[in-house]
Amino acid sequence: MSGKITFTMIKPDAVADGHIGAILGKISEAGFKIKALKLTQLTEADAKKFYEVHSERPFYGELVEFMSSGPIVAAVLEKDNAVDDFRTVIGSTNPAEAAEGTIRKLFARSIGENAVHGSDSDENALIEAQFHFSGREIF
Ligand code: YYY
Ligand code: MG
Repeated sequence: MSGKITFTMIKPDAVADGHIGAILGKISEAGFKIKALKLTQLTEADAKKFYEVHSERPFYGELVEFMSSGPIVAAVLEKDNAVDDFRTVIGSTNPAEAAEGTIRKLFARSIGENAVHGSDSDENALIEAQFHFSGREIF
């Protein structure tokens, strides 16, 4: 059965471009409930660890540098079928290929600076939520 929790970050590009409110609005309109939320910044070590699965990919260095370059918003979201439904709401990794109305289509700058993160599995949603939040910060 699909889970009820996913994890997201509003990435440094979208925070810098002033899209926090609009993106939280889209998330809320799509039926997700906010279980945890904060403005924070990843250290380079945090970003390396969070994206460790991509460490052999050619874009890893740029990804780590970008994700630690400025403040982000981290959030835990709840909805039935949360992981898959949220990936539909954010759209394809490359905003040029993202469907109309998706968060990446509306707000991303490029494939590397693509406005939002969304977990890719129930297992990773839990790992990522716990990476960013302590138990008492998740409601
Ligand atoms: O899950 P998602 O964020 O849609 O894509 P991933 O394949 O997990 O890649 C993580 C992250 O890496 C992506 O959001 C932007 C960056 N990236 C990139 O800069 N260039 C690529 N060709 C693929 C991914
Ligand atoms: Mg991914």
